[in-house]
Amino acid sequence: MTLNRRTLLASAGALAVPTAVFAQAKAEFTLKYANNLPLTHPMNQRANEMAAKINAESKGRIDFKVFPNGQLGTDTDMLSQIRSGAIEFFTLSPLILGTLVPSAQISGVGFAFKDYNQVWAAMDGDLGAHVRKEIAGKSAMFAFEKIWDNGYRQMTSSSAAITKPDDLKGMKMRVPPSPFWVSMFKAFEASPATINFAEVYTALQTKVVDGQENPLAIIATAKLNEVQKYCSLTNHMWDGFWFLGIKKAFERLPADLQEIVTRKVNAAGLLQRDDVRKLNDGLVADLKAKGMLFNTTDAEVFRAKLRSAGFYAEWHKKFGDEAWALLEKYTGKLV
Ligand code: X2X
Repeated sequence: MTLNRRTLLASAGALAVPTAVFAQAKAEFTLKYANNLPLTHPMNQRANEMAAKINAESKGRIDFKVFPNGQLGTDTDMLSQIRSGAIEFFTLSPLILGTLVPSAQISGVGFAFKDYNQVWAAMDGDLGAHVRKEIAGKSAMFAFEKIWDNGYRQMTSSSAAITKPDDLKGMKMRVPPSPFWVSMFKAFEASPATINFAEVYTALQTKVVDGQENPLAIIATAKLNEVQKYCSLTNHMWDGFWFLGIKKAFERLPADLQEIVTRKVNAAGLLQRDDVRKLNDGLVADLKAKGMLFNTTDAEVFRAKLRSAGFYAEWHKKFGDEAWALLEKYTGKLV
C-alpha cells in the first residue's frame, strides 16, 4: 500500500479536516469565552453545553468557544486585555473585578448573606442591578443578568486547623488579586499574598503560602486537597462569577444573535447555580475520604474580629450609604 496525500486524507484526516473547514467557512462570528476553572467544574460543563446550544440555535452563524483553566491567561491578564480583542467573554469574581470597578466588591462582604435565598434575592434583585450598572458605566464591559455561582468560601491550610481568628495571625494566606480580599485577611491579621488562581496549586505545594480559601467545589475540582491537609468550614463569604461581555465585541453582533447569547448565558447560569450547590453539599464526605481533616467554626467569633478591626466601617464608607443600604435590604443589619 502506498501512503500518499490522498490516502492519508481518506483515512486519518477524512473526519477532522472537512468539519474544521466547514465550521470556519460557515460561522460569521467566532466568540471566545475564557475562565480560570478546571474543565470538570460545573462552570465549564454548563458552558460547554451552552456553547453547543448557542451554535445550534444560531444555525452555525456563531462559533462559541470555551477556553477553561486559564488557557488564555490569568484573571489579571484577561482584565488587562479587555481592549485587545483576544476574548469576547469571561467570567470573573466580583471581587477581582474590584481592581477596575471597586463598587462591584460589595457582594463579597464577609458573613453578609446567611443563605442562598438571600444571595439570589440580592444578586437577581436591586443589589445586583446596582453592581451591573456600575460595571457597564465604569468599564468597557457589561455583566449578564444572572450571576453564576462560585459558592461559600472555606479556609484551608497545610499546617494546622483554623478554628478561631487567632489561628490566622501571621499566617501566609493566598488570596485572589483583589483589594477587598487583601483588606479582609489583613483585618484577620493574616499575611495575605495575592496570587492568581492558575498559580495556587504550585504556591501551596512549594509552601510559598500555607493556606488559601475557596469553595469546596473548587478545592475538589482543582485537587487542592492534594496540597492542603486541613479544611475549616468558615463560610466567610459568598462569591460568584459575573458573566462579562466586552461591549464593543457584543455590539458587533446583530440583535437576533445578541438575544440568543443573552438568553443562553442566563439560562446556563441558573443551571450552574444548582450544580454548584449540589456539588458543594456532597463534598465534605468525599474530601474526608481523601484524607482531608475538617472542622467547623463559629461565624460570630470571626465576624466580631472583622468588626473590631474596623473592617465593616471602612468598607461601608468606601461603598457609600446607598449601596450599603441595598446590601442590608437583603441581609439585615450587618454591624
Ligand atoms: O481565584 C480564586 O480563588 C477563584 C477561582 O475562587 C476565583 O476566581 C475568585
